[in-house]
Amino acid sequence: MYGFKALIFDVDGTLADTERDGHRPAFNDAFAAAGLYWNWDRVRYGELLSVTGGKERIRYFMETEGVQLDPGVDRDDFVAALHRAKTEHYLARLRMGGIPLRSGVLRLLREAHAAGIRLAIATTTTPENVTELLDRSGEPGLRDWFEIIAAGEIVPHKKPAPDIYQLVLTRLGLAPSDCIAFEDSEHGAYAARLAGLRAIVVTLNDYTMSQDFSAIPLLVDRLGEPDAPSRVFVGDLGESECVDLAALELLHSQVYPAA
Ligand code: XBP
Ligand code: MG
Repeated sequence: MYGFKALIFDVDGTLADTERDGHRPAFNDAFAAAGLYWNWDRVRYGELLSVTGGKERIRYFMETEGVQLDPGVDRDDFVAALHRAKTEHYLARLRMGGIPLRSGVLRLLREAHAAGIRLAIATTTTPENVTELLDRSGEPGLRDWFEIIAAGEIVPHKKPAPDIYQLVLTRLGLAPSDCIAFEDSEHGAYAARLAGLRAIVVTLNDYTMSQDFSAIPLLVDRLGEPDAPSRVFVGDLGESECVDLAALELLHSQVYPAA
């Protein structure tokens, strides 16, 4: 029996390394298809990731570049149409099979599912991006293992606001102390903490390596596999070589010591 009841996963950067090789080229595909000269290279995209939400990111880019639209073109409609195109390009990239789940993600999900640990998703990205990623994971029916897939505009404020995590906790009917959150970014970890979660695992990636995770109890390079162990930057896996249920039980007991 474990001290926690549910695992709540972020998507982009956590379940899969989607940003550099998925979202970023999909934005560029949509810009090119719209006849726009814009092109977000890896460095520029890393800067733009400070803005969560694809539509918000496009709008921010337009403001910083001083983009003027033709008279009569509504900015919100323009951004929404461009983002819809980007999502179609992103889904097409997922369907080409280009973006696998990160190391250890499927292993941990299988362990948790087998142990009856409840699973949920809390993400800023567009909902169909999540289901398509899960459907391409190689695990039939993976999307159905998640009781809740809370994504995108289902809440008024995106990460780093706590809204999406608060929604998941409410839908699960659980307290923050019953759950462990998995994130990759400062914005995501901040959102989880604002929602009251303290047992948080951050798996770093190229874009988040230099961010501030000072309040995070377990910071690793990957969830890992027994033959591809996690590299631990902060925290402790106990006897485990990777982030498995035993390591999560240790984390939970450290964050919430028995009264
Ligand atoms: C990451 C995001 C998303 C993606 C792009 O979400 O901020 O905006 O970058 O997806 P998370 P959309 O880390 O919370 O999964 O274009 O659909 O927003
Ligand atoms: Mg993320």
